[in-house]
Order: sequence, then C-alpha cells, then structure tokens
Amino acid sequence: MNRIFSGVQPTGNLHLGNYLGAIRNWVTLQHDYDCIFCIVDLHALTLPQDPVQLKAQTREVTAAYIAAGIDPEHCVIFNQSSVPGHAELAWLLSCLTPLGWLNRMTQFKEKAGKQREDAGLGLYAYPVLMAADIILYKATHVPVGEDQKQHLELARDIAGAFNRRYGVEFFPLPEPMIFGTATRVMSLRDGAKKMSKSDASDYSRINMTDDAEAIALKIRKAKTDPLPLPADEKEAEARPEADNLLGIYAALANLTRQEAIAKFAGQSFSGFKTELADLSAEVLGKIGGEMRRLLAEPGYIDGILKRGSERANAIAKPHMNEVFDIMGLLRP
Ligand code: AQP
Repeated sequence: MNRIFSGVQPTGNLHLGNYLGAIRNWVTLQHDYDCIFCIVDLHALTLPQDPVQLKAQTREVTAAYIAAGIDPEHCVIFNQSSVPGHAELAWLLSCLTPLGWLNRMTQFKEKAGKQREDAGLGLYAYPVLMAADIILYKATHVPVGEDQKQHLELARDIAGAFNRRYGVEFFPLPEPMIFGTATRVMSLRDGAKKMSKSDASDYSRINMTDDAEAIALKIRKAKTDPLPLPADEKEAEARPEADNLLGIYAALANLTRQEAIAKFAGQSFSGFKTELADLSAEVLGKIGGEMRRLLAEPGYIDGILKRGSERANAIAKPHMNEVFDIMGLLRP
C-alpha cells in the first residue's frame, strides 16, 4: 500500500487554512493509504517558542487531528521529536543538499524578512528536515496545502540526490497531493497574504476552536470591497478578498468554486457573510467541541502520542540502519 506522511507545526492556533488545506483531506485519504500524521515540533523550534506553550500546542494539534476524524488506531499519530531518525536523517541529507537549492526557498525569505542575517540556521535548513520527515518512512504521497509545494519539490530533489550519490533506488520520490477547493486560504484582513498561525492579527484567521460568536464577528469584519459579490469566475479572480470567502464557502459546503460563485452572484456581502459564518460555525463547532473534550484528558492524548511514536520508530529505525550502511557509517 502507498504511504502518506504529513504534519502540522504546533506553533499556535490551528486555523481554517490548516483544516481545509490539509487535515480535512487527510481524513478522506486515511483508509486508502498507510498513514503517518506527525506533529512537527522540531519544525516549530525554527522560530522562538515558549516551552510550556509548545507542549500544550503539541497536545492541541493531536486533539485537532482526532477531533477532525483521523482514526488513531488506523493511522500513526506522533510528535516528531520523539523519533530520533528525523534529526539524524536531516543532518545526513544536509550534507548532500547544495546551498543553491535552499537559497531558492520563498518561505525562508518571507519568514526571515528583512532580518535575514539574524534568522536561525534551523529556519534556513527547515526544508531539509521536512525532506527527512517524509523519506524517513519512504512515504510515497504527501497531502499538503499549496504553500508547501516548493518544499515538496525540494524533498523530491533531495531523495533523488541521495539515490544518485550512492547508486541506489532506496528512497521513493514523494508525490505532492494538493487538492480541494481551498488549497490556499487567505487572510481575512489581506487577500494577498495566506491565513497563518503566526499572523499577529487574530481577525486574520478563523481558529479551529473559535465559537460561533467569534466566527461571526471575524467574518463580519473580513475585508471586502464595496461592490456586490462577483458575477462570474473571471470577476472573482480579480477580487481576491471576495474570491477567498467564496472559496472557503465552497470548501465547507462541498461545492465547486464555480457553484459557489453562481449561488451568490450579484448579491450583497451581508447576507453571504451570515451564511458563511453559520456554515463555518456548524463545521468547526463540532470539531472545536470535541477538541476541548479531548484536551481535558491529557493522559489520553499522551497515550496516543506514545503509542504513535513506538509505531513510527518501528518503521524509521530499520530505514535509518540501512541509510547508515549505504553511507558507510559503521555501527559496530
Ligand atoms: N492558509 C492556508 N491554506 C491552505 N493550507 C494551509 N496550510 C497552512 N496554511 C494554509 C497547510 O497546513 C499544513 C500545516 O502547516 P504548518 O503548520 O506546517 O505550517 P505553515 O504552512 O507555515 O502554516 P501556518 O499556519 O502559516 O503556520 P506558521 O504561521 O506557524 O508558519 C500544511 O500542509 C500547509 O500547507
């Protein structure tokens, strides 16, 4: 069976983008693949984190996976730092990744911003760790949001570089799976920026744990233009904020983007925003409630993570032993 690997960073409030771009797709794929879903806590450290918060957020992401419908009996759910192979393989792969490949990564440029000289080596090397995460398990498919496409292409290049350097066909080249009507959910405050956990404005995103009141307020305040809703796809493409809200509606209502545009064409934003808020609250309300129930039982969550890390390690360790052997690292 083909294998899926994917993950979310425990870096703050999980939002609608994480849900629609990634987690919801995992739920639909889980029974057709051998699935490994990680909480990538080592990635979180590429930017400063409060240690107490990091632990809490790791449990929160775990609860979100389960509350969204991922079956922890069928899928492996664990946190990255509990399997040593991730950090080990990242170092080995960094020794065969040219700097030129990393210099092209746009996410580093965005996250490092103008303080490039002060950015950490970890932030720069993030895509190598991500390649290690995936190929450590010889994953064949990686369901992610659009923003991770470039990193996925790099993971394929790195896997290929390893195979070529050692004349083996050891690592499969992982295929990105980017699908659904909301592969890139944008900020509610700025149609040019993606919805992000690290955005300083709480009004920029709908959190998976927001209640109906908070969702309604954020959607009411979402930036739009003074015109009625777009008449067709061409007009929607030229109006990013409207297009984003219609894309979110389409994804939540299981419609195509065209169907959502046709449904509200020419209408005022106020009625549409009320419908969007109600639908968001209906979908997220159930998940948020279940997350809160699970988070009240940290022992249960830790048990899932512990068992998941044992299952993950049982796959990763033999692969690492082979990698050490292929690369000529003696294990006396
Ligand atoms: N806005 C988005 N639209 C669609 N998919 C998204 N994803 C993230 N943002 C959007 C997808 O969610 C998964 C987990 O992402 P991540 O936690 O690894 O980090 P990220 O992509 O950097 O997401 P954030 O929320 O913006 O976090 P911060 O602010 O910490 O960087 C991935 O599959 C991603 O594609």
